[in-house]
Amino acid sequence: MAIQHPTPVDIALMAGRAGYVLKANDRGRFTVASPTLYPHMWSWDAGFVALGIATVSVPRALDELRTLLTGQWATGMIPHILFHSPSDYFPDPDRWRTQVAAARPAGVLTSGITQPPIHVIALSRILHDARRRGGGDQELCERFVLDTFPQWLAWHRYLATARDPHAHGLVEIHHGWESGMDDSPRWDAPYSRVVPGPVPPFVRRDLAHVSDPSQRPSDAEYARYLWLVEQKVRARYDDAAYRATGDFVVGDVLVSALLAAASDLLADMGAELGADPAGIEESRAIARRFRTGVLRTVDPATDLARDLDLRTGDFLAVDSAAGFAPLVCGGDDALLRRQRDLLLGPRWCGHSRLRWPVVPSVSPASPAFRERTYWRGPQWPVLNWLMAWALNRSGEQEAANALRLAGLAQLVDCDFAEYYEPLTGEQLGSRDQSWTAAIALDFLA
Ligand code: 9WN
Repeated sequence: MAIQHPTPVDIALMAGRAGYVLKANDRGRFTVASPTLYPHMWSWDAGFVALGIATVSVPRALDELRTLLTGQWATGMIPHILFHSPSDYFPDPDRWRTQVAAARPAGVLTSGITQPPIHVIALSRILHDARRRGGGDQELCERFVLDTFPQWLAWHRYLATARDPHAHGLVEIHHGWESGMDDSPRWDAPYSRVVPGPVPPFVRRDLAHVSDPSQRPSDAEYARYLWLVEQKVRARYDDAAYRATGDFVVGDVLVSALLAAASDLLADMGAELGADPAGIEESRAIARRFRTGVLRTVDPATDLARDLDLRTGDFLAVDSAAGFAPLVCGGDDALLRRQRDLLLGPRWCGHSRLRWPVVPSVSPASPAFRERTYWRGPQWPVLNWLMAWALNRSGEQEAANALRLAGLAQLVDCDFAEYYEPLTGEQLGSRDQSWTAAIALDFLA
C-alpha cells in the first residue's frame, strides 16, 4: 500500500494533539506512561518522554529526568517503575516489597528491577537542542548534565558490574520486563525453563484496560513474571544472590548496545563540559566493552545479534528487532550497512504485507510473528524512533528519514497508541501513550 504522507495541516494537528497528551499525562514533576493502563513513571518511558517535552520546555524535560533520579538505588540501579500514588496497576509496591532491600531509595516507592538505559541518549539530544536555542535553556541543560554526570555514570557502572560480573560485555537481565519487551519471543526459551513456584494470589489489572486480552501477555506468562518477582524478593534484590538462585538470567543485546551508545555520549558530554576525567575514561571503557560484547553475538548466517541464555550458554536466535543492536552501538561499518539494508528490506520494514514501512517488533517473515500480540510482532513507535536515531547517528540520513516519515504517517490518526497492528495499521494496547506522543514531537522538531 502506498504511503500517504501527512499534509501540513495533519502535522500541525499532530503536534498540537501530541503536546496535549503529554500535558494531560503530566502529574507535576513526572509524567505517567499512559493515563489508565500505566499510571506511574516508567524508566525508559521517562527517557523518551523527556525528549518530547524538551521540544516544548527544556526545564520541564530536565525535571522529568531529575524525578527519575530520585528513585535511583544506592547500587546505582534506576528502577523500572517509580510509584507515586495508589492505583490499580499490578504488580504494586506491596508485591515488589522492596523494603527487603538495603539499597532502596528513601522517600519513594519503586519496583526492584531495571529497564533499558535510554536516558543519556535522550539527554544528549536534549542538550543538542538546548544549545541550538542557546540562552537560559543551554545554561540550564549544561549545568544539569554536569550536576547529574555522577548519577548517570553510577547507573551505567551498575549495569556494567553488578549485571556483568565476569566482564563479558553483555548486560544480564533477570526478568523479561527488564528488556522492556516483556513477552518477546526472544525470551520464550529461557521462560520455558521457568517453573512458577508458590506466589501470593493475584488479580491481573491490565486486561481491564485493553479491548482484547490477546493483545497482552497470557496468564501463563504472568505466572512466570510474578514468580521471578518472588525470586528477586527472596534474594533481597541482591544481584549475586539472585544469580545463584534465580531461574531467568539472560545477556540482553539491545540493553548492552544502549549501554554502549549511552556511555559514549556520556563521555562526550562530560569531556565537553569538564566532568571528572576518571569518570569520562570509565565511561569510554564501558562503551568499548559492551560494543565488543554485542558484536560478538552476531550470527554470520543472519547478520542479527543474539541474546545469550546465561543458564544454558545458548544463543537465542530470534528474528526480533533487538537483533539490530549493532546499529545502535556501532563499531563495524560493513555490518552496519548490511543491517541498514536488512532493516529496510523485504524481511523487515519493506515486507510487502506491512501497512506502514516501520520497524516491526518481530519480522513478519518469521514463524514467531504474531501480528496482534504485544512484543511478538506489532509495531512500537518508540522502537522505530530508536532505529531512526541509530541510522542518523551512523550517517545514514536517508534511511533514517524514511523511518521518520513513515513513522509520522503511521501516527496521523493522533491516537498515539502504545503499539500498532503491522498488517492493518490498527491501534492496539493503550491510547494516549506518553512515549508515542513524545517521539512524534521529536520527529516533528
Ligand atoms: C511492565 C510502560 C511499560 C513499557 C514496557 C512495556 C509495558 C509493563 C506492563 O509498559 O510493560 O513493565 O505492565 O506490561 O512492555 O516496555 O515501559 O509503558
